[in-house]
Amino acid sequence: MSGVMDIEAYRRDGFTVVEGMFTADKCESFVAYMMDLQAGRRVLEGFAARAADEWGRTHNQHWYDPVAHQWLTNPELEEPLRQCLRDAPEGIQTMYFWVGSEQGRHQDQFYLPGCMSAWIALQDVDVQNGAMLVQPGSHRGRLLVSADLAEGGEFAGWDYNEAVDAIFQRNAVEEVAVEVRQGDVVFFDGVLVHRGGPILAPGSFRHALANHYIAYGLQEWPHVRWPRVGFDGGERHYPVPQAG
Ligand SMILES: O=C(O)CCC(=O)C(=O)O
Repeated sequence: MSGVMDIEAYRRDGFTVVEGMFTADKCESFVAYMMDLQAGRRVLEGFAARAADEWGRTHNQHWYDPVAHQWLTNPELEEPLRQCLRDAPEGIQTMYFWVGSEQGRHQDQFYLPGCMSAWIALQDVDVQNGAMLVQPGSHRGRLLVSADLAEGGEFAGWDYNEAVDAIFQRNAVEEVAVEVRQGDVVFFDGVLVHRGGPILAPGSFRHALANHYIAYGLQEWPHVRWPRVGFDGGERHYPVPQAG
């Protein structure tokens, strides 16, 4: 049976894991589908053919793939997301990872203002295959924005990830590895400082889908050409894109 959302932990730590939201069968079927796409055994319009050793993440696969779209709007996710956002959630981004990202420290709201994540483990994930590392409570701290890196900003001329490293040091809280089981979902705040941990077992898979959401009421949304996908199946563009 699926676990329950610990909303207090989410508010306090900036993340929480809901265990067993998806069955092994459902996860395995998505993994097999993605392995087929990667290997070219299945062809999908919009999914570019890949070299045998190309495992880079997909970006916004739900724009052209009904399977990824369904995973973005899995009904099980709606209520936990609504609790976190205190509003109806709208899906705005998907990223599929076959392997760990080893991505540097960052905050998702730098790229996607107002967002939060539902990160779905499609297999067991631990420090061997590149678990995410998160800094608990950092969502209550400073969000680095582009103005900080621009002329006159506190981190003018800095590399983005190095600037987030500096915020991480200032927060002075140790990061933790989020080790989860297949079918678990990590809900996390878009200001949380996190990164893709090192892959200690080279060549290992780490199948995961990172879904990003914003609140229906969010008005200051810069990616106006990206559909805001509701759990009722509807899509909208808001603010309305200007012609040209
Ligand atoms: O899955 C990972 O390794 C990193 C994911 C991540 O950073 C994100 O979803 O923002």
